[in-house]
Amino acid sequence: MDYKSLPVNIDFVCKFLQERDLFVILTHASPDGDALGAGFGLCLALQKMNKRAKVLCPDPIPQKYFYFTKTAADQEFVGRTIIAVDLADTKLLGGLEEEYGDKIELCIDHHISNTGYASYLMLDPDAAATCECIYDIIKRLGVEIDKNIALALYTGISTDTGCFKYSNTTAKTHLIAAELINTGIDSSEINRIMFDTKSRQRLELERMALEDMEYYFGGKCSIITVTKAMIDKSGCTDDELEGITSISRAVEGIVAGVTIKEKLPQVYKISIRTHAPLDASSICRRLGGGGHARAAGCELKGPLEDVKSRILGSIKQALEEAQCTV
Ligand SMILES: [Mn+2]
Repeated sequence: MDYKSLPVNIDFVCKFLQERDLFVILTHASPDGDALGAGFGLCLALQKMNKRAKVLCPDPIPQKYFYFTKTAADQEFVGRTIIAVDLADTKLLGGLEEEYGDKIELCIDHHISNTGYASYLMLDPDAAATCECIYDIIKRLGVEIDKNIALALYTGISTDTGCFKYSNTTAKTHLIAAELINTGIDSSEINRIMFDTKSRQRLELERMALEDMEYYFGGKCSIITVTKAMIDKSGCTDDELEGITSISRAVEGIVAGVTIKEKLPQVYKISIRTHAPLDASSICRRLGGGGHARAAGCELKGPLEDVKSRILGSIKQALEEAQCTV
């Protein structure tokens, strides 16, 4: 699809939200904390403005997010205003793409790789999370940020920054988090659920993946492969796989950590995490995907060995461009 978005600012977005009603807020498939936090944070704020709003997600919402997703009122209505949050590309809409892909009026996002599918796009690539943008919007709308909204937004900001650790974390990130904590939410409990809790199945999967971890380019790149067989053997559910991508980058000396996950036979979801100066987004763009400077992804088809060599080819080019070669 061609880039068609008109870039808009926060004033435009606030006016748009005030004038419209019957909101359908779309998030990406396999939703993460930021997608759901932004979707439900915005939905709760719109409901407080006496608008009708609902979040539509292509996949079931993982139970661990219920503490804020269940706080929104379930409203039955026919949607009129279609919004997308944290959605870089309509391809990520999964089963909702056909119905909504070309009907999205407003997109609020922080992915530099946003493909410009919406009529209006509020894009802030410097925001650590889309939830930071939603926070600014709700403040500007003059809607009080209550505990439920704070739970949603805090979750998104914390998860997209790896618990305030990643390089996307700014002073503003911490200031917003502080304001959200001031509403009385239990931030340590949220972070315990998001970061310090793993099922035994997940640990078993990690053990298997670590066993076959591979290193390339003199230890600058690592690859972890999670096959369908490993997932089945461990008993891990899809949402228990979240965050597995952070393992590959944690090894000393690594500048590019790759996680290859088998979705279907010969269909692989690739996640790439980098350290400066490597640009994960450009590595993935060459492979037909996109994302952020330090975290990006793509989907590749074919035999596993071919998939690996294509990834390694793109990483090699990035290492050469960044003069990071061995
Ligand atoms: Mn995000």
